[in-house]
Amino acid sequence: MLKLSGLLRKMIYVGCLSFLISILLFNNGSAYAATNQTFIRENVYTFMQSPEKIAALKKGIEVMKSRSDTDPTSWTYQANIHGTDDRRTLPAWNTCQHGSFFFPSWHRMYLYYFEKILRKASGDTNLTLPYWNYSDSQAQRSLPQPFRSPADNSNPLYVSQRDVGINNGNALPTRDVNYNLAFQSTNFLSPSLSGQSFAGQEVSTPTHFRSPHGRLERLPHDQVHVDVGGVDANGASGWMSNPNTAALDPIFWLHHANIDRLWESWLKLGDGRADPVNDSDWMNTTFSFFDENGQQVQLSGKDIINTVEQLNYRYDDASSSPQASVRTQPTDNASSPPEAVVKTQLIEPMSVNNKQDSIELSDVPMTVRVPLEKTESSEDTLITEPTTKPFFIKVEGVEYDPNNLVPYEIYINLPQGATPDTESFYYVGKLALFAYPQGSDFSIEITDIVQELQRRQLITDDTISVTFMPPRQIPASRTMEEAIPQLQGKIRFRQVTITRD
Ligand SMILES: [Cu+2]
Repeated sequence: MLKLSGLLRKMIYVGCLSFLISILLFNNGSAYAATNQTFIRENVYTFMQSPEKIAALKKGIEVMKSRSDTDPTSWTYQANIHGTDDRRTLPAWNTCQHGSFFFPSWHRMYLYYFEKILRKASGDTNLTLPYWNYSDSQAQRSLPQPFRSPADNSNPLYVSQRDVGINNGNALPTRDVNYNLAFQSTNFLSPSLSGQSFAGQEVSTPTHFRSPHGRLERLPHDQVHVDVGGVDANGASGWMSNPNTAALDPIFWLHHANIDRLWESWLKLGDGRADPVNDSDWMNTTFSFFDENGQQVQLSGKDIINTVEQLNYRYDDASSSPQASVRTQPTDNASSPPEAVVKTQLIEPMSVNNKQDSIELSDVPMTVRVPLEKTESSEDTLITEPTTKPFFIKVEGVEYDPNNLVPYEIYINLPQGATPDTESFYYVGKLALFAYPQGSDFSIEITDIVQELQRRQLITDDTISVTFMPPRQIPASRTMEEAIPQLQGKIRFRQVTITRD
């Protein structure tokens, strides 16, 4: 009895002790959770329902903008890490990774520290970067309203260096936001000189600009950059079209949060989709950034694979349902806006011999007839083969002015006299030369369009015509005559070919 009660006392004592310990642990645990909470990156269309969240975002940007451009936590310094024309060479400037398998990982690291800086600057310890999901609903294909209104300097989310239509709330073209091609890839990386993978080609060292780009980078990433940059009110391309200015536009960060989210969604599709954890270059190559205290920090691939465990954030929606197939209607002149009809008269498809030295785009739509190669085994053209291998339009040896990237629209087999319409199935995408080295080849995949044209029996001979349409948007302050000469010779290339991977 005595022994038992002693044991009982001991048990009560131990019980109390463990209760005390559990209180201590609980408190300690709460404190731990507060500093290591999982931040949830929200869809901006949800985020913007909260005036407090939008206010915190604006405050953070304003505070960052008020800092000296040599302060690593300033708006300009952070943008210059991506790229800048500033000739000074400050630590980490001009280090963005484009055209290789470092594309998704470098941008994840970049956003991670930017978000910490923004959060601290805002004074809101819960502020988390929202993302712009332009792909999954028509209603969210427009630039979120707080980024375009009020359209003046009082609004730190607004910049005038954007496409006039985008700043007016026009929707991004459906085709430009389609991530199906990216999601179809089950391989994260592809061999050197191949962009046929989710993330891009394998490289052994950091690579600022390179081509070809991987599938996620090409679409939707590059297309959205050039759509948002577009043609601004001065008739020039906006900030988002150039890697050296892109991150100055607040929407850049929401665009890249979405690209980062798509990486998570892609992984969830499974079927062999995985990060290249066995690739030591991808895992161990270190990149420099600055934290919220202005201290230089380094991250490598192995540090950023698990966003929840390693970086304390996740997305409110990283579902992996494949995007509904984009099937658009043939062009209908009757439903086209009047200005487009006017421009249609400019179409004088010229037959350009693609063996010429160079082709120069201008203010006149240009159509290049591209012969289809014969296969070795038969007299059939490539186009009549079963479309198992992807088709590309390849624009070879492109030279362009990065400070005024004219967003030419590309169409294939556009009927003569038809109104170019980015929602028609003739539309391929923009000549989106974002972060392409001068003289490199630009490729855009057209497999699904070729299939559609075949199904409609609209490919009738051994050629495909590729039309480059200059932007039809005429800035309000200018007449067409004033705006057009600026386009002359801004983009030139060696030739256009149709290739298969
Ligand atoms: Cu980007």
